[in-house]
Amino acid sequence: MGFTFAYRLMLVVAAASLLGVSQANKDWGSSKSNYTGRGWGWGWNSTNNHPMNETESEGPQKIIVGGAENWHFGFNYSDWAFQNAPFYFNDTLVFKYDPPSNGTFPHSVYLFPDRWSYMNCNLKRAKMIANATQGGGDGFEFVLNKWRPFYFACGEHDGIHCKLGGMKFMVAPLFRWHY
Ligand SMILES: *[C@@H]1O[C@H](CO)[C@@H](O)[C@H](O)[C@H]1NC(C)=O
Ligand SMILES: *[C@@H]1O[C@H](CO)[C@@H](O)[C@H](O)[C@H]1NC(C)=O
Ligand SMILES: *[C@@H]1O[C@H](CO)[C@@H](O)[C@H](O)[C@H]1NC(C)=O
Ligand SMILES: *[C@@H]1O[C@H](CO)[C@@H](O)[C@H](O)[C@H]1NC(C)=O
Ligand SMILES: *[C@@H]1O[C@H](CO)[C@@H](O)[C@H](O)[C@H]1NC(C)=O
Ligand SMILES: *[C@@H]1O[C@H](CO)[C@@H](O)[C@H](O)[C@H]1NC(C)=O
Ligand SMILES: *[C@@H]1O[C@H](CO)[C@@H](O)[C@H](O)[C@H]1NC(C)=O
Ligand SMILES: [Cu+2]
Repeated sequence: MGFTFAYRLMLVVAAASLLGVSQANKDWGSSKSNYTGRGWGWGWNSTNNHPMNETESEGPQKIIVGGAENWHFGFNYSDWAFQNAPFYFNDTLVFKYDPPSNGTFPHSVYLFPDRWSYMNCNLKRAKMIANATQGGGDGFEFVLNKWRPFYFACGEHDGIHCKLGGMKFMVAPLFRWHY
């Protein structure tokens, strides 16, 4: 069952990147002569046929986990990750959450070592990468700088936030060949 789910997630990620390509195709069709190469991955300026400056093409991005929702209980972050895929090597994920106070749940960020722990929200071997206070202010930043899947979750309440609160998602960074 765990396998099936992860497999579906992979398909979903693959589908999302295909979607990205067809989107780029559409853009290309609608403004041929002004097309800058953004989205295709080649980084060529089609007007003068020169490679675009690095600053003009897409470099690593900073992505706020959950977007305007930030990092909280009761939001489907797997779905968010699906909607916002793909993520690229060296992209930064920003986790923003309120520090503990009256009336708010504390949160945190954990990294699971494997898919099984992730599927089961088993925190035993998970590593805390941000505690309850580190999501305040500009948030906690995590760079996707390894060629492996990253399994994130909130570690609060013995895995309840992970299990029932939707606070878990997987990201497998892709190679960004847009430079
Ligand atoms: C290209 O951009 C110029 C200036 O923004 C605009 O006037 C022109 O219509 C555009 N051409 C196409 C084919 O979109
Ligand atoms: C592409 O080249 C043209 C002509 O040199 C230039 O005006 C335009 O700003 C360039 N576009 C980008 C995105 O670099
Ligand atoms: C490309 O980068 C160089 C060096 O940073 C800069 O001088 C030049 O103006 C840039 N070109 C464009 C089109 O922005
Ligand atoms: C969250 O979204 C994923 C992907 O869209 C979906 O498969 C899953 O069933 C959702 N989980 C919940 C608890 O709604
Ligand atoms: C990722 O970032 C590091 C540090 O800035 C840099 O040395 C490395 O070349 C980057 N790797 C890729 C694939 O962009
Ligand atoms: C929470 O509220 C109680 C009672 O109002 C107060 O004594 C306590 O200091 C508050 N704690 C925090 C972290 O604000
Ligand atoms: C959380 O981590 C920060 C930075 O490492 C540290 O300063 C702070 O004391 C920690 N807070 C708790 C509640 O452990
Ligand atoms: Cu939480």
